[in-house]
Amino acid sequence: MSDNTMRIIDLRGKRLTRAEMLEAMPRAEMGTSEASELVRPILDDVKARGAAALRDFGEKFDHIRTKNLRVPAEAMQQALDELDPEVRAAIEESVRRSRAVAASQVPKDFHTDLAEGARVSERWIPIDRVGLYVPGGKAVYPSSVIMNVVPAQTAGVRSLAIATPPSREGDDGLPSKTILATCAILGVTEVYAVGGAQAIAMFAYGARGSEPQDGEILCDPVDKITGPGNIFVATAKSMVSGMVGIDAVAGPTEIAILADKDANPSWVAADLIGQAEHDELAGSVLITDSEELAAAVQKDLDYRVPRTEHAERVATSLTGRQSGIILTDDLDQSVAAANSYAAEHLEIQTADPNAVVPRIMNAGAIFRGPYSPVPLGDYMSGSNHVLPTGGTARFNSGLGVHTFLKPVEVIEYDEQGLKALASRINAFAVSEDLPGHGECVLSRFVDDPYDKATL
Ligand code: HSO
Ligand code: ZN
Repeated sequence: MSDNTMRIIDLRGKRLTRAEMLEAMPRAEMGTSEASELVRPILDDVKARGAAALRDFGEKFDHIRTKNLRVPAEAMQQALDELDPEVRAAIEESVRRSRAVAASQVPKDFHTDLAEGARVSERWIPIDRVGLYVPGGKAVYPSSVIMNVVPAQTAGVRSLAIATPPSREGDDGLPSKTILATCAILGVTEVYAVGGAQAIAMFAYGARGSEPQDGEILCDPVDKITGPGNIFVATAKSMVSGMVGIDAVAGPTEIAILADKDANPSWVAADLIGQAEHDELAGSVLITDSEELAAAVQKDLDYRVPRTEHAERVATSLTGRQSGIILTDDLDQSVAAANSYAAEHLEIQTADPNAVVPRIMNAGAIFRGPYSPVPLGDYMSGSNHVLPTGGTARFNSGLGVHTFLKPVEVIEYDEQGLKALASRINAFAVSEDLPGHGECVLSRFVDDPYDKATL
């Protein structure tokens, strides 16, 4: 049986600087440089050869030469017809709640009147076409389809495509049936059986067909790519970003649980395991000022880990350098540690969680109290589960309707509004040695802006 003892990071009695605090946090090592060397030629080849390259890479990495890169409508309908009714009910509940939250996320247009004839307004415009990546691999997540599609649809995105690798189970080259059924429930019709870095290339550059069933244009390029993926997908996204928008470069998933002596150790242990189950590199972190709770959680892990389905994976994740138990002096230091760690998911399991929530400045999502565990948010709370990882919650947010909108300011001054500012604008322009800028304004009000006498 493999060991599952979590390492202790003892902050008690230490007065750490900001830099030392960040340094003390358990983090996974990110090795993107080798991935870049592998990904570059894939991007170039898809750009040059379109669908033919997509088929070649599918054969190389997914071990199947896909006939239909674009999933036929009948396959989507069939997947929906064959979906287990209980799973269907769960998906529909999740969609309902996600749609309700997304609807209230839509930001309002506004305007500011600064003076007579001087208005600035702001409009939120949906991104025209987006590509959503849904990973295959170790686990298949239809829930992630919902988390990407619902906010995009609510934002009013006109055109939306999904790419996801062929399933490992079948030999028909089609993606997972549950993913296809979820797409059908959501009304998504443009789905590609394409995975990995090549899918990101297809979204960024578009791809022309090479077989009669592809049609002439297989996939139109998109304006923004969202969704998590493995290291190759993440690297490809960061390489095409700038040319197209991306949501974030996702790393392994993680949880931090901020708990005090009143927390239930058995629930804390279950929640650490729940996250560790995702991936050997997943981070599971307990932050507590109670040595007793830490010991009780470890004892509970000793019981649970050998009995859980993915025991090996969980033990590897819990004992990895990205996981650990952070011991603190008091609640204040626990809050400081949570803010430094900036967890993708932060659970608050303390005597008075409402007093802690407002003090959290960095987290992808905050799960308040013992009855808001992370899997509730993974599947059904109505919140989004595509969240910033690796400490990027310090400056990034999770996916939401805002991800698929861009604010555009509209400047609406009339003659009176502009005239009132003409000499000020001119003064500013001259000070920047850009008198032509000033002339743009002056020429509207004086016959000859070069004649100083008329100014
Ligand atoms: N915890 C994952 C999301 C997920 N869990 C999907 C289960 N399915 C990253 O937020
Ligand atoms: Zn999860």
